[in-house]
Formats: sequence, structure tokens, C-alpha cells
Amino acid sequence: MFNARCSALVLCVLLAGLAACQSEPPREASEVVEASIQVNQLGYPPQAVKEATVPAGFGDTFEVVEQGSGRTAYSGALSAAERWPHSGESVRRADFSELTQPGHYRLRVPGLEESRAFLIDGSVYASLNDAAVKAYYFNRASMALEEERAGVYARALGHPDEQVEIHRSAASAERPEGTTLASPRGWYDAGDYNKYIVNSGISTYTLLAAYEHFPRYYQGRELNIPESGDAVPDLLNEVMWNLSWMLTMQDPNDGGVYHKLTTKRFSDKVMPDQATAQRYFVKKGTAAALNFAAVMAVASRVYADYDTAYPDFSDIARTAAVAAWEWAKANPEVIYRNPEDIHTGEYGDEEFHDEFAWAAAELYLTTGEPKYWEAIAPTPVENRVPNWADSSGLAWLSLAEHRASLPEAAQALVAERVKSLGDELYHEWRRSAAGVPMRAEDFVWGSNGVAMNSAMMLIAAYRLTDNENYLAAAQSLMDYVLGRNPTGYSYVTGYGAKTPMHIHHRPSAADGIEAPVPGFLAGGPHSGQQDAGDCPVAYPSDKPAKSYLDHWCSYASNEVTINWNAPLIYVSGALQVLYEED
Ligand code: G3I
Ligand code: 9MR
Ligand code: CA
Repeated sequence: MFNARCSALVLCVLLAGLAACQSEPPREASEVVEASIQVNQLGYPPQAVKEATVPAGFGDTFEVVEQGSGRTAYSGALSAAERWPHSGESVRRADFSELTQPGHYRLRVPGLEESRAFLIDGSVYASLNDAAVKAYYFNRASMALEEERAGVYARALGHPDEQVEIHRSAASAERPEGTTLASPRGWYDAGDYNKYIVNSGISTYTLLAAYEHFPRYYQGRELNIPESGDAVPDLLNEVMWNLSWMLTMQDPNDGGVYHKLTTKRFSDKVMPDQATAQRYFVKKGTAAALNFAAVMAVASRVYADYDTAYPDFSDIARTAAVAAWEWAKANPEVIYRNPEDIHTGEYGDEEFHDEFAWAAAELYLTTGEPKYWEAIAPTPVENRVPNWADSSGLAWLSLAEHRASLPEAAQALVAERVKSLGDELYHEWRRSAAGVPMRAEDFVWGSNGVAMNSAMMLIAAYRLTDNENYLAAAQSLMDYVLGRNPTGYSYVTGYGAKTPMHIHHRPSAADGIEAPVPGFLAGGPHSGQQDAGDCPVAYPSDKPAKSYLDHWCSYASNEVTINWNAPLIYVSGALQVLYEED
């Protein structure tokens, strides 16, 4: 087929001769993406709504062809062409939901190359879900990764964090500047090696919610992590690695919680054991205290069943949660800003209504004490798609899960809030030319995290109402991150036919292994391009849904984080369970 690469070659041969053109190095990253059929590259559960996105301007019909036999398993008409503003492209949708027979398939439209192969399969998201959890093991601080568990990604222990210094901004009478304390374990936040309480909050919560909402599923998973084989589900073992670090971030003298544990500057692109600069506890803040309180309250109830493996943990977590809540009540407006000598991630939330509501909701659900319910009541808390700075949706997610234990009026309020957000997202799905409920404001740094958090809130609406429309819209977002999008990438490393190879993740970039650590969701496209000044190649497009660069330089579109992987886990696990139950 005559494509952009061929025409570049022809032009080059005309101008410079064949030898010169053949020795031209291949272009890195920024390649031209041609019109092609986009599918969920992993595949679809048999009972799910199944859509592919097809560029406009070709045939009006499509066929789904079985791999191997070449048999046409389904044929149908494409939807009318419409422009999707986020990509600027005119697209049509192929709906083959009626095809439920498990198998390997490709989609065909006259005039276009066949789609990539995809599965229809009842356990299509199980291994993705396992890998996305295992990614946290790969990001563990203070532990060597052994070959029998980490394979080629085995590495030396990094960041023991036995001698972390109190930074000037965190100094108190009992802990003056320069005091050293141990604060080991935890997960690296992302592609960098620092540990931030605010972002740990939503990430750890989301994993605990996945467990709390679908315990039987996670009780059956085996991840080959160091604790595998004990009496605790592997997901909860993994989460404990971070919880035990989080506990060390609370000052027992006053209940306050340090915002982060960090070096002064981001490290070079080196393996964890080579990144040895001094680390500091930096300034306490209201957001950190409330994130900590909420997570510890949830942990207290989830681990109550595992007191033998983790003696007294449930009580310890509950006491820690209450102390952090009290600190926040006494210090309700401490906004975190980086001190002038600290240049790492800020996570500088300025609005705490949502964190107060979330922590109060979790403390109420864990302790049953009316004072926490009263702390939510005066605040007209909206339900929004959550992110590290906006926790309001997390309150509604937990309240929805436990609504049977709430007063009747509260049950109605929870239902109203959860459904109204679900409706908003559902209508966006129906309105969207590409069949993806992403709004303009969703294309920000970490847009794939927004996609998965939106899907999580749609799943909450489905579980509350049994209305399949919400589940279908959630599925569409899973399709979107797994390849049914205008970049053609399945954004999870190692899961899909075309996946990110150059994520902004220090171990993946420094380990000398071609394939990145698997199971990580890349941040995703958006027009911000805050890293353009650090990138030697141009972004392929300015369009929000196409502005993505699979290059190490692109920390704004191609970093990975614990807070984007967490909703991927929630959603992949939920779809796996809910479509099986169907
Ligand atoms: O708040 C403004 C909003 O008012 C405005 O309309 C909007 C327009 O773009 O921008 C909003 O600010 C954005 C902010 O996030 C809040 O969403 C900034 O543009 C955006 O640059 C900022 O991105 C954050 C980024 O750090 C830079 O601070 C990401 O959300 C956050 O996920 C990311 O987190 C980093 C850590 O700092 C360090 N570790 C890696 C991690 C992932 O890249
Ligand atoms: O590597 C850093 C990444 O983890 C952060 O999310 C990002 C934004 O804060 O910053 C990255 O570090 C870059 C720095 O900000 C600017 N110079 C290049 C660094 C990455 O190579
Ligand atoms: Ca907030």
C-alpha cells in the first residue's frame, strides 16, 4: 500500500539516491498514524457491548472475520460519519455486540487494512488485572526484586529509607530540623522515586475499594509476590507494603502527617539503588492528613478479617485515622506548596471540602460515630470523577457500597448522587462520535487515569441500579485505553498489539531491557505538552486525544503512576467479575 513512509522514501530517492535513503535512521516516537480501524486490542467479554472505531470515507458495512477459518462471523452496517472533536477526525462506529461466540477475530471494512486481532473471551481482563497489580510490586521501595518473581526485571534494593531527615519545613519541638527517622517500604509514586502521601491516598484507597467491592475475585488471584501463599489475598499483601510506609509518615506527637518523603530534586535516569541522594520528610498539610485519615479508616475495616496475619493492624490504623482527622480539624487550611529548595512533585491541592467529606465518610463507615456523619452533612458535596486533588467521588463510592447501613434519607441521597454522575457520563458516551465518554476537560495530564476513574464511577452507578447502560459506557472506556483510540496504542505496557515502549519510568529506562516493566498504564494524551521543552522529537498532533508521545522525554503524556494504575485495576477487575455474573 502506498503510504506516508513510501512517499517519503520515493522523495528521498529522487533527491539523494537510494543508498542515502536506506541508511536513514528510523524516526523515533513521533510517527505518522494512518487511518485505521481501532479495536480494543485485548478484546471484549462475550456479554459486553462491542464496538470498533472506523475512519470515515470507506465502505458503509463491516465484517468480523474469525482468525484461522476466515469465516465471516458477523456483518453489519457502520454508524453515520461524525466528527469527534477531541481528535478532529470523522469516524464511524462498528457495533458487533451481538457476536458473543468466544474466539480470535479481526474486523474488515472495504478499502481499509484489517484491524488488529482481538479476542472475545470470558476471562479477557484477568491477566491484565494481575499484571496491573504486580506493577506495584515492581515499584516497591526498600526491597530487592528477586528473579523468581521479577524475571528479567529483577533488581537490587533501592531506597532503604532508614535515615530520612526532617526538612526545615517539617521541624517541630520534638523533631527539630535534621532529625533522622526511618520511613521504609511504600511504592515509588511513578516514574520518579519519591513517595507522596496525597497521591498515595487515592491510589491505596482505590485498591482497597477494589478488594472491598469484589473480595471473592481477589481472594482467588495468585500474583507471585513475596507474600504469595500466606493466608492473605495477594492484593492486600501488596497494599500492606504501602500502608506500613504511610503509618511512618504520621508524627505521633500531634497526629499530623508529612506531605511527602522526597529528595530535593528528581534523580537522574538510573536504577533505584543508584539514586542515593538524601531524602527528607517535608511539611505537614491538611490534604495529607485527610488522605491519610480516609485510607487508614478504610484499611481498618478491610484488614479486620486479617488480624492473625497482621496483629493489631486494624486497631492501629483506626487510631491513626482518628488522630490525623483531629489534626486536620485543628489545622483545616494548611495548603502544601514546595519550599524553595524542594523541586519534586508538588501535589498542591488547595480545596479541602472534598477531603473532609471523604475522610468523614470513611470514619463514619468504620466507627459508626454520628459526629463523623454530621461532619459530612453540612457540606453539599457533589459527586465528581475523582483525581488526586478531588476526593469527593471517593466518599460517594464508599457510601454507595455501604448504603444499607445508612439512614434512609441518606440512602436516597447516595443513590441520587451516584446516578446523576453515571447519567452525565452515559449521555456523553451516547453523544460522542467515537463512542467514548471523554469530555474536553478530561484531557489533562493523566487523561488515561481520568478515563479509568470515569469508568469506576459508571460501575458504581451500574452496581446501584443494575442498569446495563452504565456498564456499557464503562466498557467503552476500557476499549479506549486498550486501543480503540486515535493513537492506536493500547496504553498498558505489554498488554495489546501496540503498546508503549518508552514510558517515563526510571527503572524501565535504566535497566537495559528493551520492553518496559509490564502492567503500567501510561498517562495518556492531552494538549498541555508541558514537557515539549525537554523533548527532542515533536508531538505528532496538538489534538487532545492524539497529543501523545511514546518517548522517555514525555513525562506529561507517558509517565506511569500509582494513581492511574489503581482505577485500571478497579475497572478491569470489576468488568471481569460483572460480565461473568451477567
Ligand atoms: O489547576 C489547573 C486548572 O485550573 C487549569 O484549568 C488546568 C489547565 O491545564 O490546569 C490545572 O492544573 C494542572 C494540575 O495538574 C491540576 O490538574 C496542571 O496544568 C498540570 O500540569 C498538573 O499536572 C500534574 C503534574 O504532576 C505536574 O504538577 C499532574 O496532575 C500530576 O499527576 C503530576 O504528578 C506527578 C508528580 O508531581 C511527580 N511524580 C509523577 C507524577 C505523574 O506525572
Ligand atoms: O522525571 C520527573 C517526573 O517524574 C515528573 O512527573 C515531572 C514533572 O514534575 O518531572 C520529571 O523531571 C523532569 C523535570 O521536571 C524537568 N527536567 C527533566 C526531568 C525528567 O527528565
Ligand atoms: Ca481537594
